[in-house]
Amino acid sequence: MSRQVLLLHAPKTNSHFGPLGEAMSINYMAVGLPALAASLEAGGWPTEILHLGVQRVVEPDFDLSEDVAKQPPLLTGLSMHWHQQAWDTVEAVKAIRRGAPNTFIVLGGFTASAMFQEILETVPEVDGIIRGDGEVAVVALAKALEKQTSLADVPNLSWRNGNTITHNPISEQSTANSISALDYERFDLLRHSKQYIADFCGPFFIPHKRPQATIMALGQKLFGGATGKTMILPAGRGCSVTCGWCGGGKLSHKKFHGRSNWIQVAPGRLAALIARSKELGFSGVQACFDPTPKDPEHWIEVCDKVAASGVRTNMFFESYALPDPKLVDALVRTFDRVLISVSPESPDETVRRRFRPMYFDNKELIESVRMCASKGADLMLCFGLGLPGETLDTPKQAVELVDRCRAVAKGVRIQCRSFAIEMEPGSPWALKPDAYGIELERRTFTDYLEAHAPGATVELGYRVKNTGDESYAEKIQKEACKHMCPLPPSPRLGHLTCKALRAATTSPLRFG
Ligand code: B12
Ligand code: SF4
Repeated sequence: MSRQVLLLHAPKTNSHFGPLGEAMSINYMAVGLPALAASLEAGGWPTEILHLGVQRVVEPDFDLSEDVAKQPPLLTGLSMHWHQQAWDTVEAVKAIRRGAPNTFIVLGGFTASAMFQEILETVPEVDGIIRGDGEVAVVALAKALEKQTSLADVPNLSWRNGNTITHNPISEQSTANSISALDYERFDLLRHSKQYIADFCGPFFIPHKRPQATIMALGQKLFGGATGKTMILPAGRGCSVTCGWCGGGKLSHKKFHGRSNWIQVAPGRLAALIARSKELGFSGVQACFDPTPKDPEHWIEVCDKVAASGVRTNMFFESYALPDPKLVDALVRTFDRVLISVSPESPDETVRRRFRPMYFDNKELIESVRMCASKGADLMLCFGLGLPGETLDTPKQAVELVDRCRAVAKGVRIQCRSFAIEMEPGSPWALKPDAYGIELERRTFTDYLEAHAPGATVELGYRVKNTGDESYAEKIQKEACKHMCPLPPSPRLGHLTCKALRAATTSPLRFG
């Protein structure tokens, strides 16, 4: 039977990775997308997922308008989850409208849920936006469209009602039980899923040119954080805290998704997904949902179930604070290679305390690194340099902190990452910039669209107050490059490799 629903993921096609030039980023689809497709299939609507980055690589002549014109869907859903996707997603929306004038176009995901009113006001081709959890709402929408009944009863939907925009209440919220029953593994509904798993589930950036892409893939293998083909575990929803810069903390979930607490997928279901990841061709899994680091029982139970199943794979565990020793033991005995990431955010404890409710000091961090290393886990330390309160000296302090960690962790690999924290829609510091000592450069959906359009200069979306210098963020990042480059031969000398690569690949000298 031909497809009746089309779901799409658009990566950011005009990203730029310093030495390697123009590239695609936001390569992972929302983990919820295959589950949405599966729910639609189960409701009787054959569904196909398209990843426009995969299409670009596998079918270079692919034309979205022609594709939908050949087989116009009843419903087309696009995931506008990460704000970086905004421009490419709107372009895809326009292409779909040209090819299939009558398909109902709905958006969903984090950015769409935070900026729904403005998106509907500024992008006339969009018919509706599902806010928050999508699996029940999207099925209700397909049913209403098929039966041509009113959209007023579709939960969580904002939609055009003649000349007005109507917001139906957020009346459908998934529960721990319901999210444990979803089919996240339905990658078979994605066109070219093998290519997606092999080439898109790992690299942050996929350069557009082949030689650069090869260098990037090699670099990712040698220095990358996760394993090559990593399956992200859809481990839960919501959050237990509100970090100052994060658009997905407790406060944002309450405000935009109606969820006041967090929920987790059942340990047995996660263990089953980990087993399935091997059959699907992934070489490791990534756990990035750890709302209670002080109470690790949930993840220990997951480990015990995986160990009992006899499945072996690699694990990249993002710890939301410092990991509990019992959890590290369980991870190390269950998985082949274990990489634990910890985000001090800033080497400066005052800055860290301001942004991170799950606070730890530098001494505790070093002790935790010692403990993880003694058990055989590799570590990644992540810094988000350029935060208010930091100075041009901060990158050097970060390197010193990493050196102190390295000194107590022999025999394991310690990587460090520094990345600029961008403004995210609906984050606490977007809502109260004064309280955080910043001035916003991105506020509206149009600002986000412009920030991600081709040719836009790479900016963070805010300016730290009282730095007396317009390009302060850029300066601090350049300092970070000097001290914490991820390229070989070392964090301090990598920037020389970067310069050589830039010259070799003749990419314009651009920041980051
Ligand atoms: C796990 C996670 C990740 C994982 C990947 C998750 C993934 N592939 O989905 C990793 C660690 C790789 C990651 C990376 C990034 N992340 Co992240 N991540 C999260 C986290 C912690 C949980 C997300 C999650 O698993 N949700 C549960 C799953 C099952 O639901 P879902 O996929 O969101 O889908 C549901 C709805 O969103 C909706 N929906 C989604 N798409 C669509 C489409 C349609 C048509 C409809 C109707 C509905 C719909 O329905 C789905 C089912 O109910 C959130 C913070 C939080 N606590 O929520 C941040 C968060 C989503 N990430 C964020 C960011 C910024 C990023 C990065 C850009 C960071 C960076 N600079 O590199 C990258 C992007 C990487 C990429 N795409 O390639 C921001 C997004 C803010 C914004 N508005 O843009 C968040 C909110 C917070 C944060 N700062 O981390 N992330
Ligand atoms: S950054 Fe903080 S608020 Fe955001 S998802 Fe992680 S722990 Fe939650």
